[in-house]
Parts: sequence; structure tokens; C-alpha cells
Amino acid sequence: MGERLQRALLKRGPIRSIGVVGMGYVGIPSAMLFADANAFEFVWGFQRNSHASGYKIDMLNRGENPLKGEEPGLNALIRKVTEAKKFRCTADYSKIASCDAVTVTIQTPFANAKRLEPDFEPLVAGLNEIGSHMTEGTLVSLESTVTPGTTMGLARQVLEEASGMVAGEDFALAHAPERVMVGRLIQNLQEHDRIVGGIDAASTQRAVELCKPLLTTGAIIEMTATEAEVTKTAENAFRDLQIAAANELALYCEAIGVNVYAVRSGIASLEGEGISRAILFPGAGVGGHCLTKDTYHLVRGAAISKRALDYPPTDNSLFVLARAVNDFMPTHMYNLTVAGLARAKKTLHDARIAVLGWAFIQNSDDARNPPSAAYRALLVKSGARVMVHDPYVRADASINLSHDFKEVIRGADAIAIFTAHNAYRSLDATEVKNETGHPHPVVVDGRNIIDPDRFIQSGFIYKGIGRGDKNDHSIVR
Ligand code: SAJ
Repeated sequence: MGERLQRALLKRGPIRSIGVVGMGYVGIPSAMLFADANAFEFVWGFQRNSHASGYKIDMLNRGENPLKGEEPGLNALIRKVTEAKKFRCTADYSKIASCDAVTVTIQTPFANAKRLEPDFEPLVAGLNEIGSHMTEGTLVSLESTVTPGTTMGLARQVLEEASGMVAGEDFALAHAPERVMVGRLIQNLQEHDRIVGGIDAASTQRAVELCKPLLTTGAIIEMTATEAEVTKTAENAFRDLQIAAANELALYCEAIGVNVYAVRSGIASLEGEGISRAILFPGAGVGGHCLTKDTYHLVRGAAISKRALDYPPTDNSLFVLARAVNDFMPTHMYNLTVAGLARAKKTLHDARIAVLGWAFIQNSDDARNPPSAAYRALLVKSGARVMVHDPYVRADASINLSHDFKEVIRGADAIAIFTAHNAYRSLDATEVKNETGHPHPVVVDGRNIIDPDRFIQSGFIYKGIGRGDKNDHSIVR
């Protein structure tokens, strides 16, 4: 293994043309940066012409950005590379044949997280398309987050069966996981260190050749494909664990009657040699496409590995427990809402509730697994009428999601803040109260972005995650 691939790569020459499969939050910025790099001549963006996402093809080819949130630099870059004719989006996968390298940025959700059953159908479909069209000496680089063992296992198998070629001999295969956050996609792709792991040394070096031109301050970190898979899933599982610890602390602070944010900055003040205090922020829940599933990819990796995991099978994994704590937070928001309404002698039945924020993260239109969805479901089940506001997420009548803020809060018995959008940071307590038309509306702050005293002084009944110091305030009549 290796020499034959070396020869195939040498014969192919330097990477000039690239294919990016999956035009989403990772695929679009990656494709644009590849197209903008002098090292590369042309980039194809591959997108299935599906009912849900087919519209992106024409938008991108018109030089427009299908992503609606704040993404510094992305709009201009899309215009630049399409005008320069260095990028084109298509649903015609036969163009893969002309690509020296193909990256895979396809979603890898779980069909059933509890039973560790992933939904790899979109990934396998994409790999099949790539395998059926790729030519000798192509590099395939998986950027999607996958269960450890997938690159060396399922991905290699699907590509070999579809192409009739052998990984590590006729084509290169690597895992170079994305590490981007919505709101700073371009910056993260350029400045975060890039983990690159090939199935062999030649594949690793070919993937380094692909990733390096994108980096400004970020460095390449080489490892094996499986190490790269564990690194990616583990860094998200650790982040989820840190958030769960902050959330549990917030629940304790409410029970004890203190302000978790004062406690948090106290803890964070302990600095010095060898001391790191990465205490994150409690909140209304953890959403998105990453932290909500990558723990299960990591746990599944150990569960399906040929080597036995030396840990009592009945005992829950720490990471899975953390998932449960974070998944509980929307229910806690529900309980705070019920408690707040009770102080106004109201129940949820027939109450009007305004939910502020459907995106899983601030200043973005990314509404994958929003914590507010679980909260809304509980409210609807209790007979409440729920209106949803979000400045970025596409309006959606099925969940009463509107961009008209006043319409959403009009007549609201309670207002629940789920996303820390900038638009909600400067809410005027008196104006909001007048719009509700109630003497003592309830406000539940799930992101600690409003000043409790200003709302309490205006007559609100205030509840906040981790605000044990305020949650039993006396009502200002
Ligand atoms: N959240 C909290 N408290 C915090 C931080 C976040 O409640 O202190 C919530 C957010 O509100 C959000 C969710 O967690 O609902 C996820 O937020 P995030 O900031 O982790 O955003 P992601 O999921 O887009 O980004 C993560 C990042 N992973 C790490 O930092 C280890 C990012 O670097 C990854 O690229 C991304 O997952 C991914 O694509 O895997």
C-alpha cells in the first residue's frame, strides 16, 4: 500500500479542481475559500436538487448567499468567486470525474440516538455518487462528523464498491473534520487549527495539500483517520459536558437562592500556572446539529469497536448523562413559566406565550434542533397558545413563527427568551409590558440577556436560568 497510490497521485499532479458535496453551513464557505485560493483553478459545489434545498443551486450560481444569518465576509466571497467563474453549483454528479479532490460535508444525524442508530442514508448516497464518478488518483476527504471507524470502515467500503477501485492504492481517503461555528464560518475555516487524518500517509499528505491553502493563522495537525474522528466527536462531547456542568450549577443556584453568573465569574477568576477554568454558560438548552449528536457518535465508536470497552455496561456514560442534563433545560424553562404564571394567578391553559428565538444560536438563521422546539411542544400539550419570533429564521405558519415582534408579544401572558439575538438585548421593559396589555406579564430569561431589575420595576414577574437571587422577587404593583 502507498507506492501505488503515490504513483497515482503523482500522475494526477497537484490538486487543481475540487468538488464539495453538500451546500450547507460547512460546504458553502469551504467551497468559496477553495475557489478563492490561488492554489486551485475551479470548484464544483454539488447539491441534490431536492424540494428542501434545490433552491440553493440557482441562488449560488447567481452569486447569492442562501444562508440568512450574519456571516461576515461570506456574501462578498460568493459574489467574487462566481463572477470570477471559479465556482459553479450543480446537481450533476458526473462532474465529479473532473475533480482531483472531493470533500464531503453532508449531515450525519442520528435516527435514534438512545439506541445509537445513526441515519447515514444521506452520507452513503453522497459517497455512492462520488464513487460512481471519481477517477484514479482522486482524494476523498470527509469533513462531516462521523462515528469513529467510519472513514476506515463504511466510507472506504461504499467508495470501493461504487468505484471498483481500492482505497490507499487507487484513490486517497481522509477525514478532515470541520470545526466551524455559525456566525464565524469563514474566520473559523481560516484560523482554527485543522485536524487531518488519512487512512495512510499518502492520503494524509494529499489532504494536507487540500486544506493548507485555506488556512491563515490556523495550523495543520496530522493524525490517523480514526484519531481525527475521535478528536472531533470528543471535542464536542467535552463542550456539551462543560455546558451541562454549568446548567446543573445554575439549577443548584436557583435552589440555593444565588446568582449563577456571580458564582461563574468567581470560579473563572481562579487563574494561574496549570489552572484553566473553562466554565461555560448555563442557558435554555443546547441545540444545533453538532453537540446534540456528536456525543452519540463518540459513544457509538467505542460500542461498535472490535475491542471491548472496559466500563460497566449498565452505568451511563458521563457524556450521555450530560446530554440528559442539557436536554432537560427546555423543561426547566417550562417549569419556570408555570411558576411565573402561578404568581399572576394564571395557568398555562389558554395562556398566550411568546417565544423569542427559534435559531439554536444567536444572530443566525440556523434552526436545527432548537431548544425552543421542546419548550413549545410542552406548552402546546398544556393547552397554551404559542407565538414564536425570530429575526433570522424563515417565517413558518405551522409554528406561528413571525418576524413581526409586536404581533408576537401582543397579549402575551408570558415571554420566554431562548436565543441571545442582539435584537433582544435592548428590549424596553415598559414598551414590551404595554404591548402585552397585562399588569404583571411573566418574562423568563433563558440567556441572561435582560436586566432583571428593569423588568421587575416595570411590573414584570421575572424568572431567569440560574437567577436564584431574583426568581422570588416581590411583585411591583
Ligand atoms: N451553549 C450554551 N452555553 C455555552 C455555549 C453554548 O448553552 O456556554 C448552547 C448554544 O446556545 C447552542 C448550543 O449550546 O444552543 C451549541 O452552541 P455552540 O457554541 O457549541 O455552537 P455549535 O454547536 O455551532 O459549535 C460547536 C463548536 N464545537 C466546539 O467548540 C468544541 C464548533 O467549534 C464546532 O465546529 C461545531 O460545534 C460543529 O460543527 O461541530
